[in-house]
Amino acid sequence: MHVQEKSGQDAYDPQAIVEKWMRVWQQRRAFEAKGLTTDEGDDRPGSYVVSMYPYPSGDLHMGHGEVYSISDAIARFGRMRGHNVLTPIGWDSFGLPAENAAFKRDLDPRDWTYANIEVQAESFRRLGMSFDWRTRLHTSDPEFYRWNQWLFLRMFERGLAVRRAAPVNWCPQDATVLANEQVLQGRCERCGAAVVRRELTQWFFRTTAYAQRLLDDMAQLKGRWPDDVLTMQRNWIGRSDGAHIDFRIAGRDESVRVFSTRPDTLFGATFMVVAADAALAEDLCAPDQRAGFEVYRDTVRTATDIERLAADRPRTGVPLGRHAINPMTGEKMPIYAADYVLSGYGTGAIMAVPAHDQRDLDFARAMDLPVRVVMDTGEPDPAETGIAISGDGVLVNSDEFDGLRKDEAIVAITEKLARDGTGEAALAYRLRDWLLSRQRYWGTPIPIVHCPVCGEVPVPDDELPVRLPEIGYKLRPEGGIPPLASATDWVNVACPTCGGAAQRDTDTMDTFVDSSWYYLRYPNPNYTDGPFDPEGVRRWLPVDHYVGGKEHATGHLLYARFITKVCHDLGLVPFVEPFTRLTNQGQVIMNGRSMSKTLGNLVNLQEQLGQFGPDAVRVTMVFAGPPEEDIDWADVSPTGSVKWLARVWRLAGDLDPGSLGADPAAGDRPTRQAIHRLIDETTRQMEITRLNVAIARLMELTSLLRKAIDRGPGAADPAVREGVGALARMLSCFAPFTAEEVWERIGEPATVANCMWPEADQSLVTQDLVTCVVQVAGKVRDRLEVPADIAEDDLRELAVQSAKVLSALNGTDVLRVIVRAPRLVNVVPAR
Ligand code: ANZ
Ligand code: ZN
Repeated sequence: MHVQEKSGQDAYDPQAIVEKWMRVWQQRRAFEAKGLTTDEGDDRPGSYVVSMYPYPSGDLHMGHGEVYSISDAIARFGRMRGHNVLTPIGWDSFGLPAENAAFKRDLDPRDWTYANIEVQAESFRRLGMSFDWRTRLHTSDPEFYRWNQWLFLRMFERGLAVRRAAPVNWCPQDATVLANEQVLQGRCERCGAAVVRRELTQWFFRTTAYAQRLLDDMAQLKGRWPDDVLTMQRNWIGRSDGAHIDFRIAGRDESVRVFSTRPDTLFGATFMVVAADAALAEDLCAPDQRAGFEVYRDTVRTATDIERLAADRPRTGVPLGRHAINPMTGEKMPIYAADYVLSGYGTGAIMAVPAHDQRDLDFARAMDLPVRVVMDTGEPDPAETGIAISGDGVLVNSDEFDGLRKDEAIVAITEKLARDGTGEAALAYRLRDWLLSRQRYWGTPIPIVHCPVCGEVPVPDDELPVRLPEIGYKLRPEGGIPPLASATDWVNVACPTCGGAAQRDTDTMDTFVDSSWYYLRYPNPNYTDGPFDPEGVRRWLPVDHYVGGKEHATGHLLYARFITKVCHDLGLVPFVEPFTRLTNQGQVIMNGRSMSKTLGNLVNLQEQLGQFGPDAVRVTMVFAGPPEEDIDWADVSPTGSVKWLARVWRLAGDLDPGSLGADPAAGDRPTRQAIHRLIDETTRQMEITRLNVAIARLMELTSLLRKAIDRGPGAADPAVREGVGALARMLSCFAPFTAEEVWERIGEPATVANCMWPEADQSLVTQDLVTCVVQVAGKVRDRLEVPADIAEDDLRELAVQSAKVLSALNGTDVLRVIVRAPRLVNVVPAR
């Protein structure tokens, strides 16, 4: 049973209107942008509104309902404001879940994926999303992933795609490596299994080569992207300024380089620590320490970086049986291998300054190593307190540098190192290269052939796409051998260079490669001369408004920025940032928690739609709060939304047909003023994407019109008709089906979706002002300009806050305030 407002013939039925308007919109091609890639003589400004594309894991869920309700409201608003809006839709259709689901059901991931896409497409239509369906793309189509391969090859040519051995995050459950971004608190983001570290040869995109540009270009995004997303990216890139310092190794020719943000503390360095899992540790280890070192190293390898960095972890390590020489003091410092130094950051080696670094101090105390204070801040001796000195002070125990402040000392010591040839100023970034390889089937094959003679040979462009072999899905990944490796017919090929026997690369690409550039292809998804049509890019990009979840802050959104810069450097796009404006939507949760099968608190979108209809569900999602906040479905009321929509619908039925075509200016002036003020406010809220507040204003407008019909000026007044028409137009951003129905009922020609947004008449919006005299104890103290219809309470508030009134009162309490709105206020002080 679905909810209906009243019963009988003349009742608002939110379901009955769906098919009807879906058909009308389709016939009229209501949402097709003009001039996708060719000039159709449209001089409206273009606007490209994109929401992060869906993953076809089944039918649409509540989260999809939320994000697309928001982006569709933004798109429809833009269209009604006279923009030529493009809102595209496509599918992120490669990836692990398809493969896992397909295994479970013994299906080809293709069949599973494409069937789900059809289901979702139909659901989007039934939700009234105003997509331009000509943009439709699927990343698992060879016509799409071919261009992943093409971009990969361009990056390979420029040294931006490289293959190297690296310790990686390995998910034993999914039998694949994971990017850092996909490891949450030491666990696989997808399946929750504990992630282990493994040394594997893998493909990487060199995001680190763009670290500084990724930071610098954030200046373009400030104020247009949410601040917290920018902060997350800045921290993720994590630039540190410091120095590289070289330490000679006693009894050896080479030296070891460390990265330090505190070269000013060099005189306090009393030992050195090398990441236990770094090749350097292995290399430095003296023969008599090897046995102990290897045992220790193997335990370290099982821990994740996050565990290793935890402040409350006991400090462990082993001596490597060698010494480094402090370039300032000439002292011999023992070298240790430990887990708290990470192999992937800086140089993987540090100078330990226990007096001024807490982790070093903990380690020194555990190993009984010397602690020397080199910065005097007045804090007590760390060797006794166990608390490192972290404040700023002046240098001590540092020879010629004694007495310098921290900043001065950093400069002076770095300069001295540079003069001596033992160091230099340096930067470190937390950002790592993007680990691209996945040992799974359902993804883009890497277009490289491994030849025993020629090495890594790119597949020639004219042989792209390297298609996925059809049989691959039956081959489960076992023991870390990728499924593609077992497709021998596919793997064994002639080397493109020498013609000898060679083998295809058997990894597939991370699906974040697809999503890093898909928005560039939408304007012409069938383009065959390159990854995207330059004319389409010229017309629509960069994306004017991008909508999606904050969980992508340091993954997808960073990758997309990186690939855009690469495309810029390849001469493919003229801009360096892909998304001019970003809106994050919150999650739909239930009873305070994320929805999940195990918690049993899943809300099914289709059931909600069946019960309340698409409009009420959409309104509920947008009205629940600001877009970026989570919505607790237990706290919202789709029934309330149905009621409101039914009220709007009834307004239309109650209008006097005789007023059709009447001049609104002939309508009741106070009613018009109130209507236009609400139009004005709604418009302003829409402009700043406060969609929930905009809906609240539309609800006010509904009540106002109800009163106007019931209590005057009545159903025949042209102002009332004007108000209902404006309401229908504005409503079409949130409840498109009902809005069309209302528009039709009041006798207007279809479709409201293609109408202009109502314009607030500023002469009606501006309030008539009058002068209000404010007295204190009967003496005139101030004159205020106030709206003629100001409410008594508002006027009282204004008066008692007036600076002149406050100074006249001079601290005396107020006994009474007599308000005669709008002309007079008398403040009576207490005696
Ligand atoms: C000496 C020193 C003295 C340091 C002192 C800090 C304080 P951020 O700011 O996060 O960049 N470090 C360097 N490489 C490391 C690695 N691979 N794993 C763990 N720690 C590492 O941190 C830079 C500081 O962290 C560096 O500066 C180094 O310790 C340590 F009073 O050098 B410092
Ligand atoms: Zn060859």
